[in-house]
Amino acid sequence: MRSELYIDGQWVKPIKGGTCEVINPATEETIQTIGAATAEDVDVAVKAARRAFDKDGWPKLSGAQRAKYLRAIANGIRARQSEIARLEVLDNGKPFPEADWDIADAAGCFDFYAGLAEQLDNNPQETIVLSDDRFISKAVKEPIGVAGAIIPWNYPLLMAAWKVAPALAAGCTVVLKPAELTSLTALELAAVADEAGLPAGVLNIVTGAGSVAGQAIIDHQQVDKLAFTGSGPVGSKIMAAAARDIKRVSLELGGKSPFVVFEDADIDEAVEWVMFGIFWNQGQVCSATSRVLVHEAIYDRLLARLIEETNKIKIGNGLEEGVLLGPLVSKRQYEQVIAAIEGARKAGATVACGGRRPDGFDKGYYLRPAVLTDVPLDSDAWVEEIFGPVVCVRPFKTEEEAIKLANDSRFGLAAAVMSKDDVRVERVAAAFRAGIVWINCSQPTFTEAPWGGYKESGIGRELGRWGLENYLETKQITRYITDKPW
Ligand code: TXE
Repeated sequence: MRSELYIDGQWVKPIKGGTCEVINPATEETIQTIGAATAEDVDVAVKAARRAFDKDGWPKLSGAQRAKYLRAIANGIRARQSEIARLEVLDNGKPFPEADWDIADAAGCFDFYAGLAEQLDNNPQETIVLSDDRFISKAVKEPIGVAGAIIPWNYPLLMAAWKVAPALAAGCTVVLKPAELTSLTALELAAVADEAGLPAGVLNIVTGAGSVAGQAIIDHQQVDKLAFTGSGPVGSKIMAAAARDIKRVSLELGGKSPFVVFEDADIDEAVEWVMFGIFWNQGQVCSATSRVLVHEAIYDRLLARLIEETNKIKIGNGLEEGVLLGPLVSKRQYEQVIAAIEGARKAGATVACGGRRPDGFDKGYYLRPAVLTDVPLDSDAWVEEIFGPVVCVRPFKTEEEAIKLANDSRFGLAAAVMSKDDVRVERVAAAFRAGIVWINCSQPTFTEAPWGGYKESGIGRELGRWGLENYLETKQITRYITDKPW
C-alpha cells in the first residue's frame, strides 16, 4: 500500500510532513496514513508537469507513442485488478464485484484513449473551405498544457482514469488530486504508470485536503486546465478560480435525476432498474435516479414490489460474498444521509422502508436503503442531492405532468424513462433537459459515449471523443497563397 506523494517520477513525503488517516468505512479502523500535501508540494508537482510539457516533449510524442504508455498502464491495472479492487473496497466500502468492475473499466478507459491518441496522428488537421480563395486555412488540435484534475471518492480509480487517460492521450501532463477519503488506488495508478515507464513529471499525484492541496492546484497560475468531479459548491469555487487566469474548465457536479415509469412497463423489470439506479454504490452516484415518477395505474403495485425487494438487499462488508450494499464512504456522509432522511420525515414524507442502521451492525457506516413517499415537492429531500441509498417515489397522471416534474430541477445530469411504447420513450427522451438519457434502463455507462450534465450538473463532457476535446486546443493556421497583391 502506497502512502507518499508521487511527484516528478519519485515517491516523496510532503515538504511540511503532513499526514491524513485513511479509514475503512466498514470497520471504522485506520488502514493507512497518507501524505497531506500543501501548496509547496503542489508547486513542485505543477513545475514538474510544466517541464514535462514545455521541455521534455510529452506533447511532441506522436499519438501512437503516447498510446503505448496508455496501453501499458491499462495492462498494468489489469495485471493487478483483484488486488486493486480489494484496496478500493477497503478504502471506499463498495461491494467487491462493483469495485472489480470499476477497476476493469478504468483499464478499459486507458485502452480506449490509447485508440484515440493514435487517431490524432491519422487526422491531425482539418482543411477549411474559405470564402476567399486567396487563403487556405487548417485547424490543428494541440494539447492545452498542464491539467489539474480533482476527483471525488465514489469511484476513486475510475474517476482518476476518466481524467488522466484522455489528458495523457491528448498530450497534456497532469497533476491529480484524489479525494482525501479514498486516495489509495490513485497512488496505485501512479505505481502502475511508473512501472509502465511513463516519463517523470507527466503524471503527478498529490494527496491531501481539498481546501489545501486542491485549492493550491486551482489557484496555481501555471495550470492551464482544471477538470473536476465533485460537489456543486466546490465546482463554483473551481470556476471562480479558473476565471481569474482564464483556465479551461470542465465540471461534473451533482444531480437529482428522474426515472419516469409508464403504466405499460413490466413491473418486475422496472423495480430491478429502479433499484440499480439508486442503490448501486450505496447510492453515492452523481447520476443516481433518485426521483422515481410512476404512473398512478401501477404506482401501488410497483411501490409494494420495490419495498419488498429493497428489504431483501444483503448489507455488509464489501469483501463478504453476496453483499449488495456496503457502508457509506464516511461518518460525515452517513450523518448527512441520515439527516436528509430525518429532514424528509419532518417535511411530511413517509419513510416506507429502511433509512436507519441495520440490526446487528455496531461498527461501520451502514444504512438500510430507504424508500420515501409523499415527499413534498418543495422539500430538500425532493430537491437536493442526498448521495446515499434513498429514493423518492411519486405517482403521476399524465405524460405532460411527468415531464414537468422530471425537468423541474436545477440539476440536469441524467434522466430515465421506461415504457413499451417506442414513440413515447423517444418523445420523453427528447423532452428531458439532461445530458444523459436512458431508455428502459438506468445507469449503464460506456467509455465511448459522452457523459456530463445540463444546468447546475456541470460544464463540458467527459468520455468518448468529447472527453479528449476537454484537453485539446484548436489552432487556426491560415496561409496567403496567391501572388496577387493584398
Ligand atoms: O465533495 P467535494 P464531498 C456531492 C454529494 C456529496 C457532496 C459532498 O452530494 O454528498 O458532494 O461530498 C476536493 N479546492 N458529490 O464533500 O468537497 C476534495 O478534496 C479544490 C457529488 O466529498 O466536492 C475532493 O477531492 N478542491 C460528486 C473533491 O474536491 C477541493 C461526487 C470532491 O470533494 C476543494 C462527490 C477546494 N476548495 C460528491 N474542496 C459527483 N458529482 O459524483 C474540496 N475539494
